[in-house]
Amino acid sequence: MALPMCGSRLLFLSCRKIHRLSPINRTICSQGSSDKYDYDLLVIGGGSGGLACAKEAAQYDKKVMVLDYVDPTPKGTKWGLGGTCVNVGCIPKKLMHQAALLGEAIDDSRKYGWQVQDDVTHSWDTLVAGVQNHVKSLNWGHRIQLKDKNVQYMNAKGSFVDNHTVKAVTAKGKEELVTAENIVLATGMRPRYPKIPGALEYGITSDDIFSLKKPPGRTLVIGGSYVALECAGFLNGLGFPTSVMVRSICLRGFDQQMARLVTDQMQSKGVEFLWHIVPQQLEQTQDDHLTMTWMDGNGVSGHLHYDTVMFAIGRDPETSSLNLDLAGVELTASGKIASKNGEQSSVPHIYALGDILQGGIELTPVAIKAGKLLAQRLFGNQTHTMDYEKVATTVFTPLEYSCVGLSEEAAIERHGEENIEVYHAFYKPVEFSVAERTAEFCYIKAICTGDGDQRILGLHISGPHAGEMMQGFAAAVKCGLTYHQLASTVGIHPTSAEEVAKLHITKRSGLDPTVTGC
Ligand code: FAD
Ligand code: NA7
Repeated sequence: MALPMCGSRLLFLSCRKIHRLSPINRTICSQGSSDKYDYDLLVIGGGSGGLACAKEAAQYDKKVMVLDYVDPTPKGTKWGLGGTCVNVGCIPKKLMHQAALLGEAIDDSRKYGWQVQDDVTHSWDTLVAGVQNHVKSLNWGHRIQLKDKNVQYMNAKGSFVDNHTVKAVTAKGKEELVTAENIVLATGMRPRYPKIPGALEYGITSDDIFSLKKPPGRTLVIGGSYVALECAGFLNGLGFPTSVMVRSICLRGFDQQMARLVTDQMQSKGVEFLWHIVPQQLEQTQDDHLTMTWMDGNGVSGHLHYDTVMFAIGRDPETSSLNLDLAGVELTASGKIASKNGEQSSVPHIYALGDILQGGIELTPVAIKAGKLLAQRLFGNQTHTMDYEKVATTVFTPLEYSCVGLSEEAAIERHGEENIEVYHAFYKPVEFSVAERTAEFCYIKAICTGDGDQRILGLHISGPHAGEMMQGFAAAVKCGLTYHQLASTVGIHPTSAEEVAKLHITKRSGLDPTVTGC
C-alpha cells in the first residue's frame, strides 16, 4: 500500500511532538495539516467501513468528515446512519433469525416439561417494532460517537467535482462543496431488481423486509444466495408459508455439499424450493395479492400466487452517482472500484473500502478492519495491510452454516483431489435428544492437505450456533492449524464444538460418518 502525499505524513510526525503539550495545540496542529483543504479525510458513505475509518482517523486528531445518504427504496423505505449492516443487513437479520429460533425453542420446551399452550401465536408488528427500536438506537449511537470524536457528519449525498472536491447535496437540495486531502469511498451496495414488468411496483427486497408494515403472509423469495436463504429461513420459522425460486444452484461460491445440507434442512422445515425457473412478470390482483409468472429453461411457464414477493438476486455497487470520471477513479466492469494497491484506487489519494472494493469480501467485519487499518496507515505511521484470506462467515437459515477457508471444490481445484484429506462427521447436539430433533443436518468437515502435517485448508460446520463455534477455530486455522494439532486438542464436554476436535473419519476411508453417540 502506497502512503498518501508525504506532506501530510511529515506534518503528522511533527504533530506527534505537539500532541503531548496540550489539547489546544492539538487542534491548531490538526487544522494546520489541512491548510490546503477543508479536511484531512473525507469519507463518502457512513456504513461499516466508512465509519470505522473515520473514527480511527479522528484518533490521530485529523479533521475528518463523513457524508452519508440513503436513497429510499422504490417502496419508500429509508433509514439512518450506519449503513447496510446496521439498518437492513446483519443486525435486523440476526434479530429475526433469533425470533425464528425462539419459535423452535417453544416447540422444544414442551418436551422439556414446559406447559406451553398449543395455540402460541406470533406478532409481526411486535417483532418489527423491537427490531426497529434497536436499529434506531444504533443510528443514534453512531451519531454520538462521531460527535464525541469530533468527526463532522453531514446527511448528504456526495459526488465528485474534481479529485479533491466533492459536492454534498442534502435531501432538501442544499449543496456544499467540500475539499479533502484524502478521500475514502465506502458507499456499499444496494439490492438489484430484475428487469421484468411489475418488479419495482410490487416487489420488495431485503431493504424493505425488516420494517415491513404488515405481516408478509405467503411469501416468494427469488434468488439462491445467502440473503435469499436467510430471509426465507426466518420467514418460514415465523410461520409464513415461504417458497424460494432458484434459477440454478444455491449458495454459489460456498461448499456445495454444505449448501445442499442447508437447503435440505430448510425443505425439511417446510420451505418450498422452486428449482430451475425464473421470474417473468409480477402483477397485482384486485384483492391486493400478487401473481408471479415464471418460466423454465424449456419455455414452459406458469403462475403462482403470493402476498409478498421479495427479490434477492444480487446487489449492485453504489458507484454510478459518484461522478468518478471527474476524479479519474477507474471502475471494473461490475461497477466496483478497481484496486491498484490494497484499498487504493487508480487515483493515489482516493481509496475504497468494503463492498465496493474489487477483490474485497462483502462482509461487515472485513469493511471495518480494512477501514481501521487504512486510517492507521494514512495517519498513524503504520504499515499493516488488510489480509482478505481465511475470513470466516456464517449463513443463518436458521440452522447455521459457518465456514472458514476453502470449499472442498476449491481445495480440489487448487491442490488436486489426491493431495487433500477430508475428515467429516455428523453429530447430535446433546440438547436435541430430549427435544427429539433430527440431527441429520448437523455436520462437520475439515479439509486438510494430504501430507504429514495435514494443514487445515477449510473448516465447515452446520448446526445450531455454528457461527459461535467457528470464531475460535477460525483464529486457529488462520494461525496454520493442522489436523494433528486439532486432534490433540481436548474437547469441552458436553458441547457441539468438541465434535470438531473429535473428527477422525476420512471421506477416503468410506467409513460411516453418522452419529455414534458420545
Ligand atoms: P454499507 O454498510 O452499505 O454503507 C454504505 C453507506 O453509504 C450507506 O449508508 C449508503 O446509503 C451510503 N451511500 C451510498 N452512496 C452514497 C453517496 N453518494 N453519498 C453519501 N452516502 C452514500 N455481513 C456480515 O458480516 N454478516 C452478516 O450477517 C451479514 N448479513 C447481511 C444481510 C443482508 C440482508 C445484507 C444485505 C447484507 C449482509 N451483510 C452481512 C453484508 C454487510 O451488510 C456489508 O458487507 C457491509 O454493510 C458493507 O459495508 P460498507 O461500508 O461497504 O457499506
Ligand atoms: P448474490 O450472492 O450475488 O446471488 C444472487 C442470486 O440471485 C444467485 O442465486 C443468482 O443465481 C440469483 N439471480 C441473479 N439474477 C437472477 C434473476 N434475474 N432471476 C433469478 N435469479 C437470479 O446476491 P446476494 O444479494 O445474496 O448477496 C450479495 C451480497 O450482499 C453478499 O455477498 C452480502 O455481502 C450482501 P445464479 O447463481 O447467478 O444462477
